Amino acid sequence: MKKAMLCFLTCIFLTSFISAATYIDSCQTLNIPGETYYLTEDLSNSANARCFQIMAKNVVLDCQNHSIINEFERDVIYAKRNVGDYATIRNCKVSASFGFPKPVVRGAGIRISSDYSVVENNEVFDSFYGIYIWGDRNIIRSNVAYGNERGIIANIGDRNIIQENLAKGNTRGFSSWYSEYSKFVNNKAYDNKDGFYIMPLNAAIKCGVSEENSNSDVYVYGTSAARLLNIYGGDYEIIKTEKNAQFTKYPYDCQTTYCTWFGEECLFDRDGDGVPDKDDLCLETSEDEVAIVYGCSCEQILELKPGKDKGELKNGCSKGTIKLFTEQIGWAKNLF
Ligand SMILES: [Ca+2]
Repeated sequence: MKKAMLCFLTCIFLTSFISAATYIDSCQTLNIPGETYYLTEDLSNSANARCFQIMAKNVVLDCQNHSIINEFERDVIYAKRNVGDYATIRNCKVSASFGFPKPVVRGAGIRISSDYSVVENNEVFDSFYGIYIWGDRNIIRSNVAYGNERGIIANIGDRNIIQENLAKGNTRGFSSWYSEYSKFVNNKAYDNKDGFYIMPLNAAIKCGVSEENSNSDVYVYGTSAARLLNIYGGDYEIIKTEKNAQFTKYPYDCQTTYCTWFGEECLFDRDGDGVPDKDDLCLETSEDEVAIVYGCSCEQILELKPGKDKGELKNGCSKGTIKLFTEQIGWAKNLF
């Protein structure tokens, strides 16, 4: 009886969920509160206007990895202040086409003037602003911004969290500008002019990587209003400051809290042996052990190997054992 009741409730829930989905294949205003809109094809927006405007609360726009390219430099996706609060924008590949046909307005791939919104898993490119955050308390995570003037910028809006995004080949990768309490967590910036360009109004950069940027990994912009920038952990070498700008570095254990950047991917490597969890057969390699293959030390490989060879236990793994383990063959086949 209980099961039947549970199913009944689940079915009602699913039905109401399904009924709140709309499939769209053209630019339009999204104005049904609580609706989830799925984009079903790639779009080229030939109008001198925004493609999608979110004008109701709790709207989800899921582009399902489709692209939207503007022919004019205008915002591609916009969530309006107050009326568009609690928006979610995900899986969109967008370009506001910086400079076409001429720079009329500074267009954004995704412009969030709303509060309490989530922008995740998008690609934003070749725009003046990749992702422009004007509202408060939004979460911007797991996006890729490339080839923009400003990759991801918190501008004026306060207390936004920008986490685990990748910015490459932008003039400025990540920026904070008249925005208080911006928090940049475990992002990666490379091949930009400046990796992070921060006006430090109580901003924080926590963990993450910024490297191979042509001018600076972190540029701390000074104004009379500037307060401290705190940097917790992370890999930030070339830090430039302007005027009276200040920053303070603190040690922080990033490894146990966040994913680790392997190239352009951020993956969990909880035992810190350089092998991501998904490929790690031995998830508890201790610090003094050297990981040989698949995150396993020789000692751990011998524990996995059927039968015990006294010689190997004493003298270390034989070449044959390592070969079988590496190539996932023989006795090692069943381990993968
Ligand atoms: Ca590992």
